[in-house]
Amino acid sequence: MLYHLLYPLHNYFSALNVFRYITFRAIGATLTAFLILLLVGDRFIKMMQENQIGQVVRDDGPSSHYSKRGVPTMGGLLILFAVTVTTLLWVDLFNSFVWIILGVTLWFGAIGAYDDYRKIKKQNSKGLSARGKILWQIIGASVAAVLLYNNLNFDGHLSFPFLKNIHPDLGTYYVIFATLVVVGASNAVNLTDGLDGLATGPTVVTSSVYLLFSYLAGHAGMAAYLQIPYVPGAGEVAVFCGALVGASLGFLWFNAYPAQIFMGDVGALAMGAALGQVAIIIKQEMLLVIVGGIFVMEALSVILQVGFFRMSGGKRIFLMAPFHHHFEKKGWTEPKVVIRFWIISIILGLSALATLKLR
Ligand code: 57M
Repeated sequence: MLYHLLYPLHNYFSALNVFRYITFRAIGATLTAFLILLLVGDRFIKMMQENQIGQVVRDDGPSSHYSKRGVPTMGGLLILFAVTVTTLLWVDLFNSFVWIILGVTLWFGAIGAYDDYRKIKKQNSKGLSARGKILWQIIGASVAAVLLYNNLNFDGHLSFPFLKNIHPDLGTYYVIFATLVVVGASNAVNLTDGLDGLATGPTVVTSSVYLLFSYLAGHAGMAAYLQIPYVPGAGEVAVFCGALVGASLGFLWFNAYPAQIFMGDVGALAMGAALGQVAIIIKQEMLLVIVGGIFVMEALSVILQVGFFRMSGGKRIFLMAPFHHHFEKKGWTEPKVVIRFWIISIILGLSALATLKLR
């Protein structure tokens, strides 16, 4: 909105020319979303406490988590508010990619919100059925994939970090692939969100890296120089990523140990879906395995643990899955696990950046 309102006035005030630049608007979006969280955060937490929107904690988890009972949850509502308002303020509203990302983010947020609401209302840790949740997720992600493929002439080529000359074409199967990426990313972030700041930190890293990649993907010259897919219009996605970075950093302010609020499924499902959808649109899906390596590792730990548990009739690979509980059970304190996971996430983020020059 600011772009549409202020940029046309650059003929009268030349300083307003700056609104043309994606870099300026991405930074503006980061700061705006961060400030919204800081300004509204305390009031929101108080409101959730007054309305008794508190976390229901499972009885089968590590005992250190019992004290978390009643911590306000559904902080994702605040993240979604900040991301939506900020994106609408700073982005070029004629860009279809941004609307698709925003639509998917809010859809997954709505599924999460309904799930959180049911858990709180029934006062147990079981919300929507797993099948119901996945079904609604598949519907949202596949509608976005079909829209991209049919209406926006998105092609089905994949790109791989390090292998810059290999671009297999999935054709119409790309729709299934794109759906899997978004649903997978959403659930992986959701599984990771089990310790204070554990999902929020890597979300900051992943969205920062994707901010840069979006900018590059939307810039014909840079994309050609770096041999990454050029996606006309993808530059605006950097502004959305800026909003995500700012909102996540602002949320981390309150979610850092000891957390004053959890994001809930409304936040975790939405942020994961947002990252997956961004990866699809800028054609850096495979990079998500590196930059979002923490989320991938957490999801894999659950798949391996559950698979092995079933096949072996009750034996476990990890002391408990997802992976972060394994270290808690080994006696690491919560901040130790979280900060070490952040360190790995930052290293993975830097490795993802290195793929730009390595081929
Ligand atoms: C949700 N939710 C947290 C909070 C957050 C298949 C199975 C492995 C699924 C998995 C599962 O349900 N995972 C998804 C994880 C919960 O947090 C809420 O949920 C939102 C995210 N969806 O925003 O609202 C708890 O996590 C803690 N928390 C924090 N700080 C935060 O900032 O401390 C969350 C955010 C909160 C709080 O305690 O209550 C959760 O973990 O429930 N299931 C599991 O993760 C369970 N694993 C398990 O059963 N493993 C088995 C195998 C065989 C399947 C095993 O290894 O033996 C564990 N969940 C918990 N404890 N809580 C078991 C231990």
